[in-house]
Amino acid sequence: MLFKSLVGSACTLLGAATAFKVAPVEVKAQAAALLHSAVRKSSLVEQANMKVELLPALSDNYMYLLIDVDSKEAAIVDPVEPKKVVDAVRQHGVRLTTVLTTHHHWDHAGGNEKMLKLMPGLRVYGGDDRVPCLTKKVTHSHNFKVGSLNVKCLFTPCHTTGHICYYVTKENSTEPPAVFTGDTLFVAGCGKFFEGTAEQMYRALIETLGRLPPETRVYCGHEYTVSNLKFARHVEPDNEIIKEKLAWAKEKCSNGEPTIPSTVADEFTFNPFMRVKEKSVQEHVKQTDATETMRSLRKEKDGFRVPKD
Ligand SMILES: N[C@@H](CCC(=O)N[C@@H](CS)C(=O)NCC(=O)O)C(=O)O
Ligand SMILES: [Zn+2]
Repeated sequence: MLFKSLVGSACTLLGAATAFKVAPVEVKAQAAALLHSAVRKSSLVEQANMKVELLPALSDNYMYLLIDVDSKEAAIVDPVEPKKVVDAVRQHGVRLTTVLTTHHHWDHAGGNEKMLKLMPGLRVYGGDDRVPCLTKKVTHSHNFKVGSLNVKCLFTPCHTTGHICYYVTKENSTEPPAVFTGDTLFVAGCGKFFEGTAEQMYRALIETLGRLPPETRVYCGHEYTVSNLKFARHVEPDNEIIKEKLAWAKEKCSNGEPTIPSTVADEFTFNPFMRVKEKSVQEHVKQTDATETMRSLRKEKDGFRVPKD
């Protein structure tokens, strides 16, 4: 029971912080151990053209090992815990050539130096001079290959000024593409506007990510789905899709399983920040304009106390 509830709260740092406040010292240590990513299971999304291994890191981050099935060449997204990456690379028997850094924050780029020490010669992509070990600074629409996979950089400034999402396709494939969204788009949420504006997040979510093919699989930087959906439910209490997705996400998290990936199409059904053009969302924040709705929603979520249930 203790295990279950703590695993559940690994999905929100807020829940964890509340648990810590009341816990005696030994329980605190146990809780810290349980909250560590060891209790969160890795998982593999397999397609004929590409594989994506979800590697939980820190308390609620994800690293992603992207594998080109044809060439067995691989890239790693945000390798904050490099030893885990090395293990996964060995298990899959692939050749890691590339680091894809979404943004410079320590919980995403803080492992780059060690990663390069463990595997010298890796190419390191990113959109910000603050990314350690950067070998190639990229901008919007920059394209490159990982084996036979095409990677397109999508510039999505707002959470940080140099944030990049990576959109991955395979020529002539009928399978869904993938997008690695870092701290721009989360399942049912978005990143805080640390270095940007509502206008920029509108552009990133609606005009850049929102225009990708609807079936595109979304791999985001954190496991925040449960707390994000509680905010979504607060915004749209009558949205049945949100309620169903929340029940599903709670179940997944309590089993230590990821709620990722979602799809671009799905995000438009339950993510309030993707639904800023919807009347129901605009009415909640008493706005009539989509960008103003984005601004108000973010402000409200910054001060939102996530309920227990
Ligand atoms: N509210 C976050 C707190 C941590 C936080 O601020 N995370 C950053 C990314 S490292 C963020 O942009 N969070 C989005 C949000 O809180 O809506 C949580 O659910 O644990
Ligand atoms: Zn982060």
